[in-house]
Amino acid sequence: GQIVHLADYRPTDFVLERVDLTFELDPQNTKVEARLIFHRREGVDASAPLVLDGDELMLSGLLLDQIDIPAAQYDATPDRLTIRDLPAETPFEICVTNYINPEANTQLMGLYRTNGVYCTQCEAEGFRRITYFPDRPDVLAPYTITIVAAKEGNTFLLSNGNFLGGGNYDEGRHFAAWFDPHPKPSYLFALVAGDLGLIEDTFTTMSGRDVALKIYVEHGKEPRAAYAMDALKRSMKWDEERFGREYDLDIFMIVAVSDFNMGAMENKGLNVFNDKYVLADPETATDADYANIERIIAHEYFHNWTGNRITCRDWFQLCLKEGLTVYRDQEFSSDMRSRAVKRIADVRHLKSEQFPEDGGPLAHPPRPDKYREINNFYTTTVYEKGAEITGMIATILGEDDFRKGMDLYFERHDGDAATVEDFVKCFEEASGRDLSQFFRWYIQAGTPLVSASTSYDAASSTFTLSLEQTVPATPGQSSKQALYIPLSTALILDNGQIAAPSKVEGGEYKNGVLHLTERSQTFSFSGISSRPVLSLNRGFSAPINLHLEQSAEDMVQIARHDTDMFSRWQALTTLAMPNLVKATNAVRNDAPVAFDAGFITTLIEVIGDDALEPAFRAQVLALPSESDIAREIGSSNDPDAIHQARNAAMAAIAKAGVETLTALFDAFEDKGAYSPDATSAGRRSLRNIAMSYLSFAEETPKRAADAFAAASNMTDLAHALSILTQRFPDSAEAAQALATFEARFADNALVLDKWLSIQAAIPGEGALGRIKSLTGSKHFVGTNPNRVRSLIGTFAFGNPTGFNRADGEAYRFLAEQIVSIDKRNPQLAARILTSMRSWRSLEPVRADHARAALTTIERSPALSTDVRDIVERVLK
Ligand code: HT7
Ligand code: ZN
Repeated sequence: GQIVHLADYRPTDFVLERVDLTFELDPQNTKVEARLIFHRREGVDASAPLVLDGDELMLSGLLLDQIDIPAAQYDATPDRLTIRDLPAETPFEICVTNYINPEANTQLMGLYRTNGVYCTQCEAEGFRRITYFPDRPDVLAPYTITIVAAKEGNTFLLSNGNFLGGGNYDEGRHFAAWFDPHPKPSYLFALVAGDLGLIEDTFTTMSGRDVALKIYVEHGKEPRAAYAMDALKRSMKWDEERFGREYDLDIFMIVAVSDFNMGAMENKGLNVFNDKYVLADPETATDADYANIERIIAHEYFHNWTGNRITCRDWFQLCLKEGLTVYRDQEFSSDMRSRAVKRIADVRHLKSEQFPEDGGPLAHPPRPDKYREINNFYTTTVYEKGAEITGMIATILGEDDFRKGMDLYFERHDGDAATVEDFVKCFEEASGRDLSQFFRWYIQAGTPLVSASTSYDAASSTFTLSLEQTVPATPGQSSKQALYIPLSTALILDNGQIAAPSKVEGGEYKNGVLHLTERSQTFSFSGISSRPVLSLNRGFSAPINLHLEQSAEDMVQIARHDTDMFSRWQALTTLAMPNLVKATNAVRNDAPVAFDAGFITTLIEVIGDDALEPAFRAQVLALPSESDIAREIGSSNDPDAIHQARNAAMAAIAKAGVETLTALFDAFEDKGAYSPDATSAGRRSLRNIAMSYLSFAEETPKRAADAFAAASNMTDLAHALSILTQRFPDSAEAAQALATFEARFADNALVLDKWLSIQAAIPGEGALGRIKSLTGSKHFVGTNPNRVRSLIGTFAFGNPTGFNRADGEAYRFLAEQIVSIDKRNPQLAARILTSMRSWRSLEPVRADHARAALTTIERSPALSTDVRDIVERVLK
């Protein structure tokens, strides 16, 4: 694992014109024949060799224009094939033959087998595990694929592009050929072969072309793919209407597989999905599952333009496709659901995942300038902060200029392997704005802190807002330059109206957006007739930490009356946080825990307001998480104290609001048939969170046990099971419900993942013993990433008290697990290890244990590059 630097980028010496691959599939011995047509790039020295990437490959045959290449003319190692003395001017054909073992491929990168199905995963560098190839995203070519396989067990032989034809091959075998006319990089290649169930539909594009839509799932699961198909058709229509993007092949296929390292993959015309993000029915999937399916189906489909038609020049540009595509899927979900609630959920996720990454040892710029293992850069910073940056461009430019910039990007770069610079330039040209300062968002890591102070002068009717920005130091970046921060801002008057200032001085203020560009900047608003309440960073227009001295009365005013629903939620969260921090300190000091009555009253008032949508009220009730509180406290954290303090807050709210909460629980009972739509899901989420609170006001598990018995869908069932196991872990009702759940869903691995993760999240001392015993359960299959994430991942990421037990036992357990998982699946091991990224903010005893466990991993022999990279950065 050597370090790769952005500054070292240079194009390849040889241009790849065409790719022709033939696969003869065999579970242990698949023959791959790659015919590659190259020509030497103009100006490249005639002595320059052709260097192809490999990974654990063994060369079996090598031809140049159909003639054997003498051994002296090439060098082949498992990870490189170097061929010398190639034609200087004319195109030539290299034919590489090699054999691979899909069944032995436990990394799930390249060609592997899952449940008897052949499947590929090539992003980022998996293609080189299939054949020797210039495996980098700026090498684009049209592909012709021939797949030969036994008829038995391989009804479908699928690859990218349009189907050319197929038929019998030889005794017991058949073949299929595919051609993808759109030049693509190798990471978008896909092959799937197996016996699968199929659902089909058609989409007519805006220019009137019919596209065949096919979703392949395990036999018998076809009805559970209906929602994914519906989401796909809505995504295709939305991309036409919102961005003018039409689909470009005759067929679009999705295959659901049960062993997959991530959520899904946008291979051209043949998306491969983790089955968790395809399969859903009311009995087995929660509302959150449905929302994730809709989002991820859309995300992969949107990549067809932002990622595939326009791809990345190199992997440093990953956020060019990922940040933009997340922005697009967020916009899609906002249009399909409630925009305000979607924004709240996205910001909650950003703060709980990306902010800790940006504030810890794994912080990196959205466009990094070096990496050791690219797989470790599929991060929340690249994805979610990348999306926030795209959103800020939209905020700065306004809707029309943003759309013009996108149109220009599609027009100018279609077929290109582009850079982030190319992207930003399109918006500069479309709007006439200079975005050079804005560009720093891509290359500086760290969450900016904006400190704001205000004053009001009644005599001159002037409101003054002083802003100061700092970006904290992050690994490798000790000093930072000022960012261009768009702050959506309103001044709210007594009557709840938004003030329209007669003049604003000190900087640009347009369409309600302040453009903060200096380190310190003071804006004055004239013509403000009475002291206003400041509503700043509305809609979370910039991904920053905000420090604003604001009175509780002003925050209550925003929480009650702001026209921006996001701001109302934000004000309540801002009110909650000091209460939770104070309570944590009280717990640690054995002092009485008390909460501000104003905060509790306002919260109860808001959730009881029937004019507000239920999903919004549910978001208001969901207090900052334990890790949010830990981040706010910043250092020397005691997860047990945080847990107790947060529970005390819930108990206090439950006590004060028992009538409102009971009324919500009664009013929102699900009657009639289940529907996954956002409104129905919002009603369920409000009722279920009300039940969570009531469990703090009640001594017995009766309500949750009754809800478990009465549940008619997985959302309600899983929630009731969570309450039973979290609040009443030692009760007979909890044990009974776990057993019932297990028996009812014994043959459904995806549902048993919920059974695993619900138990993995049970707080307290008993957690580790429970996890250890569950690793021996027949439902825990250590080779399947979904099972590992559900049990080990949930424990490490989602059980702060159980995982951070003071004796350090759980860290040592995780270290053993990481070393063991690493041997078969380094990517999975590295990702779960990132759960240790905030160890330095723990109190010293826990921090010492964490360091020791990390050091054990670091010293373990034969670590993968993936895990080595993470452990070394986390320890640094
Ligand atoms: N672009 C896809 C990334 C991905 C991936 C990366 C590394 C290893 C396995 C992987 N599977 C999918 C997913 C996406 O962002 O759409
Ligand atoms: Zn993506």
